[in-house]
Amino acid sequence: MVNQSIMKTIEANFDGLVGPTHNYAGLSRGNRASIHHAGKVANPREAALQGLEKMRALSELGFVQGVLAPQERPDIAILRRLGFTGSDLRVLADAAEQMPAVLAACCSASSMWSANAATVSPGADCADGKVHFTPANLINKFHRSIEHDVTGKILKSTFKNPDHFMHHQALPANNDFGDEGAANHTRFCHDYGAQGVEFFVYGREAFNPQVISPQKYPARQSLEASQAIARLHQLDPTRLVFAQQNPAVIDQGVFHNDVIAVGNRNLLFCHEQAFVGQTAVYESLTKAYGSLGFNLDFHLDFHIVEVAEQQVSVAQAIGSYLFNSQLLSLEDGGTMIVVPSECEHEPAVWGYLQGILNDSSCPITDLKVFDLRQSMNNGGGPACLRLRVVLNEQELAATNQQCLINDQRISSLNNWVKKHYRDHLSEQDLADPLLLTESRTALDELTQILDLGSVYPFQN
Ligand code: SUG
Repeated sequence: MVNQSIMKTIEANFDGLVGPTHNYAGLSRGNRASIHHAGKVANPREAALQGLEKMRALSELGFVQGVLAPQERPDIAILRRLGFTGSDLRVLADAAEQMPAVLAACCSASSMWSANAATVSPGADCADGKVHFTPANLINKFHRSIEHDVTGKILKSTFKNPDHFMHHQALPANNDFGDEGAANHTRFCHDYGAQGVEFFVYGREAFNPQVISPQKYPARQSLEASQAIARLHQLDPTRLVFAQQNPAVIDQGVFHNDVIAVGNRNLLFCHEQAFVGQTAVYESLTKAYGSLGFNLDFHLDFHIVEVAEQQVSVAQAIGSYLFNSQLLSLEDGGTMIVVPSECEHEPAVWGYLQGILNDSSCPITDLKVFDLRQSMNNGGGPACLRLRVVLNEQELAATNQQCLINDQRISSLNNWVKKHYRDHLSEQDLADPLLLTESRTALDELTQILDLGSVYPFQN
């Protein structure tokens, strides 16, 4: 007998809507695309429409798709905390003149990469049966460290009902507890509604200097941060696996685990150089997965699809974002891989993808390609743009319905973008007082479209 409550649990993807100030400021050392595109002219309108097209297409295919509102940028409140005073326009002008780099950081639309918004654990994994959210402190990069407060408010407005949703504060704001959210977190399960194994990948151990860390680029996630989240979310220690990301690949530009590995249900798709002690990591995952209770109708063997350096090099994986893909379970039991169009332009990657699609023993059966160039130029692919939230029927019903994508919502959001967004934004434009007014007008209207209430500092 199939358990109906298990049957009806789905994994929803909540994509971050690109904000009106999307730009290329070269803010993320260790993220090669961000550094490479520093100073280039961005197209916020195209960026937002590209993101909405992914949401529309996946919703049309029958996946539950949600949207998370962007942040208020320029962040005048943060500039005030940095000592700029006077009217909002004075603050903007003084920051532009005295500290243009700080202003650029306060204008970043980086909250679009909602995989970094929070770590989310489904009710089936948490002792109290609620869905737990911990906004990521993103402490490693100034422009991202100013996201979590409003992120927490947006998540609370999207997942409001305290009977179903538990919201934690971000971890303490120190590098020892550096946390980058779901980009370093994957969950494996037979079925979304059943208990799963939560897999946390960290870059360094803050309180154990013996453990080797990357030499060139920062390891943004600490083991201690991941452990704190597991405690906060009341996860069962027997269904947890922690693994260290290979420091050598961080030094090549793999700044989050989701640039080199992705998982869904019973499938881990990763590069052979993703983890320290890769074989032992596979053993721990297989063992933890094997100990999961399961309904006979839903037994799935654990699959690891490992890509060798000879097939796709780490550099090719970073250039194409092959692993920053979404793996989506299809009704027919297959799995669709959603990749950015950069994969088509990298022959080794495209050849690899064609190979697995033709291989009947590979669980990846379908492919979908999206043009996400505007986001990709800052190092954000399909998986960066989405936060996964596993929801049963009651939890889905308790979710803010205005934040769920359907034809009508897509059309309002597309119109909203076309009405408010510029198609050209350079670093100099960030000082334009009109951009501040335009952004606030747009966001004020958005909070109504998404029924969010007053989540932004300028509204309070
Ligand atoms: O944190 N880029 C983001 C990209 C985040 C990608 N997310 C995941 N892998 N899940 C970052 O490095 C660049 C902004 C700029 O340079 O203007 C930036 O923040």
